[in-house]
Amino acid sequence: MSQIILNRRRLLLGSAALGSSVALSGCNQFDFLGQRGNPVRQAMEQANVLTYHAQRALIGDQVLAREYSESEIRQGMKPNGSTEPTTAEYSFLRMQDFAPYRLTIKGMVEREVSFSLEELRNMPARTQITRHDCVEGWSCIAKWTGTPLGPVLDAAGVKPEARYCVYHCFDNIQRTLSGDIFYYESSDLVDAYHPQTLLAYGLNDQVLPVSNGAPVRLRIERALGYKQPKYLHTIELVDDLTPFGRGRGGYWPDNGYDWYGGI
Ligand SMILES: Nc1nc2c(c(=O)[nH]1)N[C@H]1C(S)=C(S)[C@@H](COP(=O)(O)O)O[C@H]1N2
Ligand SMILES: [Mo]
Repeated sequence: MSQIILNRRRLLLGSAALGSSVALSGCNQFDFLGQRGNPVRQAMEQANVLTYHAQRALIGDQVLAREYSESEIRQGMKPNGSTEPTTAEYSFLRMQDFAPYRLTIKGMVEREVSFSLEELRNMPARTQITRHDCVEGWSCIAKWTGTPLGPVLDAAGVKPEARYCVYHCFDNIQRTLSGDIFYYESSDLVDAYHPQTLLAYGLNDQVLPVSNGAPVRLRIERALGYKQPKYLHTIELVDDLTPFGRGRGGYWPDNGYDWYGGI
């Protein structure tokens, strides 16, 4: 077991180092990580599997992330990554205060369903004060309000063969010659059904601002910042992550970060 923990520490250190240089210099220098069969990528993939199984074994499935008190909220939630999506679709929704917005649940479900913001706000709500940790080396304690994801998935009826949720976002995080790359993330169903996993529409007692992911962003409280997709529009139930992006389960995992991203 100590061997596994050591591997995880090494990996975390590695991810943090990658994170800071990505922030400084964009992502081009990590393009090699996208090549299947690349030795660095293979080593990281094996480390990811170890990390995932070690964490599941060590902390169990439904352990809660620490929650804080109001007095520990010291500043507003620092916006990071995309802060103002400019695609036509998002601008259209934003102009109308997100009235036409719908969150869609599709893929390996009994029935595809979608919910308006008002419908989501009328579902059972949960508020939690948690700490967000970004791999860039900062953290913020903030108060999130939203509806737990589990019952929303149940409304669609998750098929037994589904293994992951893929979270699709409105923001084109990167523009390339071959088209826009949209932010996406994914989790297993344990994290999706975790009681603190929220479809959040409120932040620090206010409506979730555009800079922090309006109208709806996900909170997966036992994971790093990049596992908290903002500007969420579709959740797709799948049994395989390889068809999406470069096949690593998320925009940042496609660029070398750990898929699980647990803390
Ligand atoms: N759609 C989308 N989600 C995203 C990002 C992004 O750029 N686009 N950045 C991620 C990263 S790295 C962090 S640290 C958090 C930042 O959330 P915040 O802006 O509310 O602080 O969002 C995560 N989710
Ligand atoms: Mo981050």
